[in-house]
Amino acid sequence: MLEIKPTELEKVVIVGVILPKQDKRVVFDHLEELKLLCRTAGGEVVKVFIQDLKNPNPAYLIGKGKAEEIAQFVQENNISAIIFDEELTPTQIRNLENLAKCKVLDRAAVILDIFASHARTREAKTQVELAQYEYYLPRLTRQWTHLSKQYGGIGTKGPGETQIETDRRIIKRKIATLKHKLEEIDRQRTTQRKQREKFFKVVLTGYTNAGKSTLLNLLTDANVLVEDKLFATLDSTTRLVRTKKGYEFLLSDTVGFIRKLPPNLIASFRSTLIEIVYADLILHIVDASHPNRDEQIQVVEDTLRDIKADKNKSLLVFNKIDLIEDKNLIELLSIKYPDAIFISAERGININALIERIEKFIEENYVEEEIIISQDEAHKLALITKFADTVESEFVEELIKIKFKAKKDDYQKILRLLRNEEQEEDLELNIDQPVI
Ligand SMILES: Nc1nc2c(ncn2[C@@H]2O[C@H](COP(=O)(O)OP(=O)(O)OP(=O)(O)O)[C@@H](O)[C@H]2O)c(=O)[nH]1
Ligand SMILES: [Mg+2]
Repeated sequence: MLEIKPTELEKVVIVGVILPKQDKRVVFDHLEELKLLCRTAGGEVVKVFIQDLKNPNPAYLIGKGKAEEIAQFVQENNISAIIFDEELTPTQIRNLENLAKCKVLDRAAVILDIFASHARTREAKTQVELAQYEYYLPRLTRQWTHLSKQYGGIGTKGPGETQIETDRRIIKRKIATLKHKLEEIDRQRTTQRKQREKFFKVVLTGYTNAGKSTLLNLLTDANVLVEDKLFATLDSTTRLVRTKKGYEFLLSDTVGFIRKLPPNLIASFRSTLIEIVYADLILHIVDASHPNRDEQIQVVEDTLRDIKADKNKSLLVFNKIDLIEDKNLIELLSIKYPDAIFISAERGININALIERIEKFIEENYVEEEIIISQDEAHKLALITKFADTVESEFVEELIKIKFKAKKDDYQKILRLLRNEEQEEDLELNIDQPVI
């Protein structure tokens, strides 16, 4: 069957197009990011080709002349891949491969490569493998029709098509097995989540390389890998943080986002990303020193909306302020984002202010209540204990005085349960319904 392995990139060229109304500077920034992606994937970018385009060319995306120029460069310089920032149609890939006689990839394929080489745990490996098979499945047709057309004639069409069908079947079976494995992992996560239900959960999200893991390491002793590479983290790590004032919260680090993150990657990373959906507070970490910070914020917000985590409470955290020389920039950012906080995770700048903000969120998220029930309603005490954070009870003659502290959501749940106990099952189900 066809080899489905991350492509080893050596010498590569990258291609970008500037369409009418597109800001040139933004395209250059995207190409800089693609360069970084290629480097992270193990490729050396030898040359960058850029073309101003009035209309995309259906055959090559770029103009034929430009395609021929790239093909010639590829052949003269022993280039192993041409990488486009834009998504290509299967026909465009086939035409370009025929012309240049080398591999033609897009941004999504490079991201998948990086994910494949950075995956460490069984969960991340399974998730990436699933995304890879799903990515390559529709592209099998391309490869084989490509060969049967190239070699054409009697005897090639039949076996070629049979081969496609066989490969497709094998891959579909593999996809089913991987999905099954992930369901199993999902179940374990649900159990784990239930155990963490009562804690205040803070999740670090943000564009890749923003400094999420650096902040986790600073606040805990997690020792998560920090690297100046994209997608250093693919697995979520959770640690308990206890502040000096005695507040406790769980802090989780997760996979970073990027422009054009392949949708099947988001889908297969569902069990990792769902931690964000269940968070009581999302810390959206931004690399303040990055020229493209505004677009990166937008990409993260869009992705959070995609996974249905846009309604959660969140706090914008501008990191790496130690790298900002122009102090007016911080001033400007704080006007544009008045609720944001400015820190340096690496230098430990303004971390106390961040902790105080988290404490404030925790404080606002809890309700303290005192109720009195009669002793023949003692079973209600068990209900409260199940959902409340701290419970103190005192028996006073025929009555029980219960003092408890619970998350606001749980408090509402407790009230509903106290009013109508039959609904406990339903309410519990609601808590764990998958959102993505
Ligand atoms: N100068 C400076 N560098 C920082 C700061 N925070 C993080 N970095 C650096 O930025 C790079 C990325 O940091 P990580 O913590 O790995 O970033 P991440 O958001 O976890 O990245 P991914 O896991 O790849 O999504 C590393 O080289 C860090 O040393 C900071 O406050 N200042
Ligand atoms: Mg990280």
